[in-house]
Amino acid sequence: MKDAGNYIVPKLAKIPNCTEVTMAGKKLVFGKTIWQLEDSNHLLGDISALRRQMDSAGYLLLRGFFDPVLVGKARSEILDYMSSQNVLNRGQEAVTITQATASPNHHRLRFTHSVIQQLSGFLEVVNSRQILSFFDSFLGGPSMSLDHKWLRATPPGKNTGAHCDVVYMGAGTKELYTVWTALNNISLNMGPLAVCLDSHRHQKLRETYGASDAHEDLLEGYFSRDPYEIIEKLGFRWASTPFQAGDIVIFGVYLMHGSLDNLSDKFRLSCDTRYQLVDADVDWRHMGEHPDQIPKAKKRISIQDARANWGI
Ligand SMILES: O=C(O)CCC(=O)C(=O)O
Repeated sequence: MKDAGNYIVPKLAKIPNCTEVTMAGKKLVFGKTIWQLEDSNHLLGDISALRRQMDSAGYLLLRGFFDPVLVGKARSEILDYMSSQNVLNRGQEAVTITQATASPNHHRLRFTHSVIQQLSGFLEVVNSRQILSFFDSFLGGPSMSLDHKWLRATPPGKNTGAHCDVVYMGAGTKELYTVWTALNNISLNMGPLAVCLDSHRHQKLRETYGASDAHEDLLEGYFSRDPYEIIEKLGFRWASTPFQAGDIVIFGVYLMHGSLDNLSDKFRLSCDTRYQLVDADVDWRHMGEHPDQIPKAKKRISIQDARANWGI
C-alpha cells in the first residue's frame, strides 16, 4: 500500500446511479436505495482523523491495505484447499487453480478452525504486523486478534443477512473491531459486503438487539434477511462497493451489515477477523484451541419474538 511514504490508492470508478444489485432476491438501486461506500485512504497517517471518521461514518474503507502478494499467496492456498474439496470448476486450469469458479455440484464450504490453522499464508495476512500495528495506533495500545477467524467462500446464489457483530462476540469489550478483507476481486455482482450507514448510532437498536447474545438468547443472530425491512423500519441506507483483493473495511460491533447476493458463477472469497486491545475484556468463547465451537444455550428465543418484545 505504501510507496516511499505515499499511499497508492487504486482508482475505482464511481458506480453509476441506477445500477441494480440484489440482496436476498430483492432489487436495490444505486442512488435510490443503496449508496457507494467512500474510502478513507486520504486519512491514513492521521490516526485522530481516522478515529473521528470511524465515530461519524461507522466504518473505514481502506483500499489496497494488504500487500497483494501476501493476499495472492493466501488465496492460492485457499483455492488449493477448495479444489481438494471438489467445489471448484477446474476448466482448463488442471495444474494451477487461479479462479474461484464454482463447479456445477459445488456446496457451501465451512473453513473450520483446524482447516484455517493449516492455511499459513492466510494467517500471515490476518495476524500480520501491518494490521496489528494499525490497531496498536488506532486503539492506543498493544492490540490482539481474536483466535476465531471467519474465512468465507460465499457460493453463487448466497448472501449474508443483516446483523450486528455484537450479538455474536459481545461478551468482551465493545471496543472490538471487525476487519472485513476482500481476498479476491469482488465485483458488485459477486456479493460484496453491504453496510447500513449510521446504524451504529441507532440507540434503540443498541439497547435491544445490540444488547442480546445470539449464542445465549436468540435463535438466529440475523436481525432480518429483508433489506427493505431495514430501510422502512429502521430508516437505514444501505451502502456497498466493488472491492479489489487486499481492500479492507473496518467497523465496530454495532454497525449493521450483510452482503449483496452473489449472482456470479464464482465463489466470493473474503474473511472477517476481529481486533481489540490486549488489556481489554475478551470474549473468551472466540479464543483458544476450539474458538469456533461456541456453547449455545439450550432454550433460545426467536429473533421474531425478541423483536416483537423490543418493538422494532
Ligand atoms: O462477508 C459476509 O458475507 C458477512 C461478513 C460479516 O458478517 C462480518 O464481517 O461480520
